[in-house]
Amino acid sequence: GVDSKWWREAVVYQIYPRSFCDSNGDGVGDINGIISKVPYLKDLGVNVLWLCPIYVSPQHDMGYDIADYRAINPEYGTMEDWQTLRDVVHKAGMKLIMDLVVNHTSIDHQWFVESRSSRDSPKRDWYYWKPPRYAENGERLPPNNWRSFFGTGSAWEWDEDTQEYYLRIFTREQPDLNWENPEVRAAVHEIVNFWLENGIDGFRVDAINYIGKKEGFPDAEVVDSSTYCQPAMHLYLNVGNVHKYLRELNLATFARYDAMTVGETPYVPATQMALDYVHPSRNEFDMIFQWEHMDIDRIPNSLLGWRPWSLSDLKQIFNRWQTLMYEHGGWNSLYMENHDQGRSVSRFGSDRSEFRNVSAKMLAMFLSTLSGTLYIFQGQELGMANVKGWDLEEYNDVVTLTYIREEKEKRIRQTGENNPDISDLLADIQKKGRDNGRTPMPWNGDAPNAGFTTGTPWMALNPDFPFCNAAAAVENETSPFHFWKELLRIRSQWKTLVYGAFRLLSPDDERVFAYLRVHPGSKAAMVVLNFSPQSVEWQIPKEASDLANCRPVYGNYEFPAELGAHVTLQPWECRLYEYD
Ligand code: TEU
Ligand code: CA
Repeated sequence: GVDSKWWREAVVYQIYPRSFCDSNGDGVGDINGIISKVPYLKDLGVNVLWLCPIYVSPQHDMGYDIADYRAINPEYGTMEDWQTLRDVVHKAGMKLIMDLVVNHTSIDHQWFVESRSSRDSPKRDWYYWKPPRYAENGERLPPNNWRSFFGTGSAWEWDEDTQEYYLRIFTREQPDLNWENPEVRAAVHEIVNFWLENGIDGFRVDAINYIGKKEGFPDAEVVDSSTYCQPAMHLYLNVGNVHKYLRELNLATFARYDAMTVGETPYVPATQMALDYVHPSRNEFDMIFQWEHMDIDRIPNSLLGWRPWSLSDLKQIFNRWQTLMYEHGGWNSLYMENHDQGRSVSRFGSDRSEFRNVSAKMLAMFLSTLSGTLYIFQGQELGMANVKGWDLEEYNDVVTLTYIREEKEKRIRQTGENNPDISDLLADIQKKGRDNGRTPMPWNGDAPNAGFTTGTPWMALNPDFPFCNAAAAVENETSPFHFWKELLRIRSQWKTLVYGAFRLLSPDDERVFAYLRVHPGSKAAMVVLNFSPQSVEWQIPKEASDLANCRPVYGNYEFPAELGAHVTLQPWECRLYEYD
């Protein structure tokens, strides 16, 4: 196959179409809205657009439940609109990739409708169906004790008509496809080739390390004896024939085109396990989305429970990934936001008004001075923050709602009260709720709904749009938007930043994140980032003290040319130096 690896130097911009731009006033973002913003994206300096799912879907999980893989959801436009977008993107010198969601389908997909229709359906084996198990007291139970990924309930759903359970790791509207069935795999290959034939440049492949399931569906060990369902990720993540099926998929599809692929793979550590997915010799994916930094502030086994994190842990996570891929010839993806996460400025920087832009810029410098393919999520270039000031009732994501419902039920069981106090959940949701990344794009601070729609937006805007919007950011040369733009320009001309080795400095410093980037035949870089709201003195460690000819390149404050023995950093300051 073609092997140009064009995607290594690419900067990908992730679009959440429903919340990007509404062209016809129905309150829902659409393809024509995206087309109208291509010049804005070109100006920012990104090279690839990734669209979250725009296929036909009942939207139980906002398009991650697909009912027809070969048709566009009418809310978003038509196939002709999509073709226009593809051509406009290509004409602008950019590429277009889309989400591929094939661990599961929607319950409305024809395959599942047929599968569910009878135990004798020829499509029965396209999904996982199992008879119930019975407790000693005769109570009907799911076939095993696996907990759903989205909450504490069962991963199995009862079907009254055919008296069996089907497996659904995510919501009950997302039944898992049975990848053991060769007909299923062939059908997936056909879908992928359909889009490749239609000129798409690659895929972000959703929840793809879930496609193998532990043979025999054994029970998970009991860690919580108060309930039947137990955490079972180790029995459906990275197990079974997952690698065999991915290789087969790659060779039947991606490898025949010049496509880029990024697999979304929660809970893959920076070990051989990651290389198994991304090493070029494997023929699986070009890169994966690892999750360790996104989970650094999550209480283990909790859906959205927030816990404090430490900078030294964050450093070790990035050190492990940067080093692993460099030493073994794999490739990283770089991201700090997506549609499943709170905004990075609210989690890793500060969204207090005096620090918000400066910390957004610091985080921008962090991401864009690491090795890998860089991903920017819509609004990240504006320093969009998490929502403040909503009540629990205003959130609408299925994960947020499940978290609220289950925590409430738990407290009812524990206290016996009908209406237990759950107001403390708001703090978790304000940090980690998926809704935070899904509020509509603020295009213009003076227009109703920030110019996202002339109608009623499907989801409320972040009320801070008068201060944080694209028009203001483009106008203001000191905005995060312009900072990103300059960083992308610098990165595009400096191979060290994309390909160089990563050398962590001061690993134990809990406020300053500093590292060197070194690449043969190209200038080296030193990056110094203050991850704190205080000014800090950073003692230059000896590995960096003899840097020849160190020169300032860029930063979010004015800073002196000389290095000296220590560096005094302003709150959230970032500095990029070059040296010979
Ligand atoms: O995400 C997979 C996943 O495991 C994480 O879901 C999850 O959304 C989450 O962060 C829990 O808090 C992908 C998609 O990105 C997500 O939007 C979908 O809901 C999910 O798959 C199911 O398709
Ligand atoms: Ca619309």
